[in-house]
Amino acid sequence: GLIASDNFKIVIGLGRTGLACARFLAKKGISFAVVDSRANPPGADEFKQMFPAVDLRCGAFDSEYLKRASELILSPGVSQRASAIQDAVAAGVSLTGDIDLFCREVDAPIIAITGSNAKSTVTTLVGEMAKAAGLNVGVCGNIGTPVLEMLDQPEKDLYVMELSSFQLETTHDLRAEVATVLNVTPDHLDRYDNNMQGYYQAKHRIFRGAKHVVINLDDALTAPLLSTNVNTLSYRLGKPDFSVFGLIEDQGERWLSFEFNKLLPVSELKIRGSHNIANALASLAIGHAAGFPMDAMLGALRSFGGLKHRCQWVSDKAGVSYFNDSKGTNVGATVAALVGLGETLSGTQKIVLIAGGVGKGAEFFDLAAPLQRFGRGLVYLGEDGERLAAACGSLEKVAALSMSDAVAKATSLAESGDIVLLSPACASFDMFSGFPARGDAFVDAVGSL
Ligand code: UMA
Ligand code: ADP
Repeated sequence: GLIASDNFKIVIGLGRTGLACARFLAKKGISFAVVDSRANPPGADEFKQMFPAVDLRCGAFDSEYLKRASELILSPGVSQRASAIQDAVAAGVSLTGDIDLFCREVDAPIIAITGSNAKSTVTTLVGEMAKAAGLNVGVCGNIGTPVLEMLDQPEKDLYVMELSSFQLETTHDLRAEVATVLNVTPDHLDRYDNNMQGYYQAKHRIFRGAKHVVINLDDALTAPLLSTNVNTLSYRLGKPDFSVFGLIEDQGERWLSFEFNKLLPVSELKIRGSHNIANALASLAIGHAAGFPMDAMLGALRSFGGLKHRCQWVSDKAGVSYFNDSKGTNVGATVAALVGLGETLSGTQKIVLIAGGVGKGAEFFDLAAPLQRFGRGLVYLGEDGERLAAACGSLEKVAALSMSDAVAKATSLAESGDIVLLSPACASFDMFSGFPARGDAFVDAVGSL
């Protein structure tokens, strides 16, 4: 019938998250169905094999059907502004996501990390620090493993969770041991009516019920608005202070430092660029808030070589260095990559940037200043390539049709000593299956030069 049953859930979306939700609900013996707006969602074949008797409805969402649920479990790729979802919520159906389901199940502490950029790098580093501290840690969330997949294994000592604004939108009861927003610059504005406020508010839900918070003093948008009764640690790329991680300069050497103690020379980090120094300081502050021993954290920092597709050195050819920053999927990330690599240049060395793709409604004007300072030229491609190029001020600009075309054109623009950097400031879905495929195409093209 059309009357909402007491405990009937509808999972919305059948990607990795939806499939993990379905497996979780089945294991708990809770009755559920799944809907997906796509004709052929990626998890469909696996789902039909595992749950032949469970209702799966593909195609446009039907609000009358959604209203039969007691609770909707929304995948991060689906906007809760979809009218059928709004109708169901207005009719009294509750709305949640996989993060809430997970939090209801586990007792172990959670370290929760969000931000426009640096999430995966800091999440991985904090995970490495926890391992070095001897903890059995689960690293999960937006970084790639749906949190509910963690329940396939016995409970961990600690979970380090990367959370996107989309996941946070449906999260009500996180109560993290440590929570942080690393930075806030525009991204995903197509999902927030082109309005930074909504994006910011989604990110700040991470602080709800947190015991410790970590603040980036170089970005005012990372400080929680209501911060009574929480322990606060912070960091900045300037001097340290009480409860502040920062940099102390001593005899020409910069040191990662806490309060008035030098901890580690910056030159001992394998990850490069000022954005990565900020990431190292953020990770130390998070780990310290969680109680990790300093020695274990410093050991993990020394050996961390960075993640693939993040300002990753690829090779040197004919005096030109190639860097793959395919994960630079918004303007803030590409600005950080340009400045981080730009600061390592000397003399007449410059950067040739390869950028463009799906802009997600972004404005690209913030690329102009760092390109003015460090750019030799711009090779643009993809759906929003022309719009991006138009915002980049005056420098040599060339259009490309494919990644190999882009690499060839960038190579002919580059002079000896230059860097060719792929950092698209855009998502990749117009030309690739995702940022890894785009980065691999770049690496292949460089390889066959
Ligand atoms: N989709 C539909 N209709 C649906 C359901 C999904 O069209 O009914 C589309 C979405 O618009 C999206 C795609 O399908 O383009 C995938 O969405 P999904 O919710 O099914 O995604 P999952 O496979 O469950 O993967 C999600 C995260 N994806 C997104 O938020 C889009 C993954 O982050 C995450 O690793 C995974 O859960 C496990 O937690 C990826 C991502 O791109 C890496 N995240 C964005 C980012 O980092 O910028 C937020
Ligand atoms: P996320 O998971 O948030 O996308 P990643 O750690 O994967 O973050 O890094 C993505 C990109 O963001 C990197 O390739 C780099 O261009 C940029 N980036 C890394 N650290 C920072 C930072 N601290 N501030 C701004 N941009 C950064």
